[in-house]
Amino acid sequence: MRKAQLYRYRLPMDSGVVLRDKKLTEREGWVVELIENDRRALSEISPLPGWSEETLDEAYLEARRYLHAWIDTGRFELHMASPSVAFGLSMAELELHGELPEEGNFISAPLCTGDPDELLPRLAKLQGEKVAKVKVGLYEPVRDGMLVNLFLESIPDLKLRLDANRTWTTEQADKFAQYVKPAYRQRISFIEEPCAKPGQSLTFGINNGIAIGWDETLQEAVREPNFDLSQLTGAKAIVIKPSLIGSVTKCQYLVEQAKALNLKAVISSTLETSIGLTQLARFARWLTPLDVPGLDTLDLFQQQLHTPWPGSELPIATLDSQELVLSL
Ligand code: OSB
Ligand code: MG
Repeated sequence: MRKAQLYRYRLPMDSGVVLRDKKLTEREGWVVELIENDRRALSEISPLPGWSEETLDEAYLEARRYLHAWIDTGRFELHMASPSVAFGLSMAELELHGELPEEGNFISAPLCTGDPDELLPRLAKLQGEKVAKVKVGLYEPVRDGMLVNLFLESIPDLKLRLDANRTWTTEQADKFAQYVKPAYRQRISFIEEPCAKPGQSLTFGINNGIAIGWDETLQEAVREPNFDLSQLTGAKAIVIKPSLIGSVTKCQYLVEQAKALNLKAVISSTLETSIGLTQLARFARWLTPLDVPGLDTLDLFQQQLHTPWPGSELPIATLDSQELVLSL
């Protein structure tokens, strides 16, 4: 006996969430429910506007087709599926078969975008490996440089992951680096995508002694038919956002390849609800147990959905409160 359902979820976001210059007031996506005999699994398909190539409606049409086939065969053939659909459905299958370990890594690198007065106490509270992620490139490079100095000076065992989302010209990136004390540069674990072009980011890294991480560059590269991670060397880390990469198998393979190439693999979110985010935390614990994941995005929502994130005080919306759109 097999059953499948799709819900359309809509959750209000916190007021200040901005994605690629657009305000995101509400997050929308699909929740998949698979039932087989006495087992039940949930997962989500959440293309991210501005980042995913597939739209919400395209993802729905794809998912519906794959779910029909699954009812008939009990299998998903996801080679041609869009990344968010491939990840969501393969994750549902993994859960259904009890193959995703329960234990999760719920300690993420706190994501910081605001002002230093608010951030310093948050950073000071970190336990274990102190690593935080700071968005840069939103203000003047000089301000970013001074802010990084301030953080690293105030908290001697803090390490930073920075993310410029390709906003800087080489001149701006160099200007930023100029303001970061040379002695502190090693405590920048990596900076994601400082410059508009990957080649510029590499040059920046070499010239300034700052490690680089690929996020957008990885997303673009995996779309190529002959993708090979060894072409993305020169960086220290890759950021794996499964909903932008593809199936569980593809993500696992990337993590293995990264290990072989001595690249740090950081499992990271694309603003999944607490359903997907919790699975990402378990996925991260399973695949990259030694690396702090980038999953500090739950508080960008006003509500959780169905699955509670450990320690979160956000109210939980039930699945029943969302729209059931397909029942097979
Ligand atoms: O720029 O890395 C990004 C989330 C959604 C879209 C883009 C990004 C992010 C994050 C996730 O920053 C959090 C993280 O990587 O730590
Ligand atoms: Mg990034």
